[in-house]
Amino acid sequence: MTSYDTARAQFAEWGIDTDAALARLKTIPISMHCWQGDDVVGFETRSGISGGGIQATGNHPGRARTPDELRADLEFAYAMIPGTHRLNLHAMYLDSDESPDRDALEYRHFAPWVDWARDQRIGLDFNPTFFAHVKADDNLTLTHPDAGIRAFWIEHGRRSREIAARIGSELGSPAINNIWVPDGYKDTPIDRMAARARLEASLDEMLAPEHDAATLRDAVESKLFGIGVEACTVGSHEFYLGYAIRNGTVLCLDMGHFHPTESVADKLSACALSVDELLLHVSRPMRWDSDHVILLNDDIQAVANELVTGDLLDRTHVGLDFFDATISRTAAWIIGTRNMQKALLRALLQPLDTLRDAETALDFTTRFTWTEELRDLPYGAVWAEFCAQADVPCGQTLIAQMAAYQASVADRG
Ligand code: RNT
Ligand code: ZN
Repeated sequence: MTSYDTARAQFAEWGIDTDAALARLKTIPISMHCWQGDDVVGFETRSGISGGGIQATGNHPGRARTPDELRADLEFAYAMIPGTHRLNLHAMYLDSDESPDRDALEYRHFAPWVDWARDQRIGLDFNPTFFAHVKADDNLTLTHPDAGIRAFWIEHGRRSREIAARIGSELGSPAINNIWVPDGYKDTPIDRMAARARLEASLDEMLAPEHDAATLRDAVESKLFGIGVEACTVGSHEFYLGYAIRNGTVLCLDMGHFHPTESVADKLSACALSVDELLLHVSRPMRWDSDHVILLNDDIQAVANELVTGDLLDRTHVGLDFFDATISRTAAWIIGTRNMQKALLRALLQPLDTLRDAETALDFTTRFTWTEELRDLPYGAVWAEFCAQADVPCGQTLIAQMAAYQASVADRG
């Protein structure tokens, strides 16, 4: 008997099928964000301030400085993560000898990424970059009162959609193109309505060209506040929830973009009644939108549980959004992504029929006693089996391999 056989029998006593959970988990793609690999710097030659509160802190050795270094780090990370992978690229991560401005980007500037992704058998997602640019230094892009600046960013957004659509068609898997803008005001604005009307009109123009849903899905991401835009963020949750409903876009919920006591897990079912598809930016805010690496904690587990119990896995794209430069960047990717998968595994290992029946019958005692006693089941043995099936290490072997890789990149200048 292996420890997985023992675990399988124990779960079966509670009416839980571990083999079915493992089979399902294998099919759930996690879109890992490229920007944890280099502290959201990108590969452009020109740039501006980051904006909107995007701030990686720390100076751990080994930051990827080129597309090749980033891809090497990603390949190592993917080799340490079981399951199905995607990569979430930002427009600032072009791979080209040219230095096009943001309103001149074309598919060819990203073609090396697509060749690599095909080779790695991973899907790609995309993001226009509306920050770290001189034309965004005042934290106004699509909302800017100057029509010329708005036009620049609208063009960037349109081109990003074209690039994402081509990526999706090249790889045979729709690219999620997520739109986040930092736009807002440090101090109390006089006319919020005018700002929001400008943002809406710019988005409408940007999203007007139609693309095949088989190649491209547009998502919009709200935010509560950022450093430098404390008084008003134009693209708030209410703004984008309404926008997504009116326009049929995907709604992105970033776990760091709400008041600290709000639960993104709770929002999933509520939003899913009004929008067809959701995108998650799984993150860990600490006191503010600090983008700490995600832990296997209650917040992450609650989100995973909702995806399973609300039957939302088939219309939710799971993306990650954190960046910590105080620790090994590859270790951050690996442990963070594995934590998301561990949470999904636990969610898939619930005896849902029993728990639902208890709740419907108002038998809250059963709901309570079962959920608490279930915590003692051997989830670790099922996770180890998932890793073994994918030929990916666990525990101290994993830690040793991550340490060796980190040592191999530590002398990057
Ligand atoms: C910023 C948003 C956004 C970014 C990335 C880099 O607050 O969360 O998703 O983190 O686009
Ligand atoms: Zn985000």
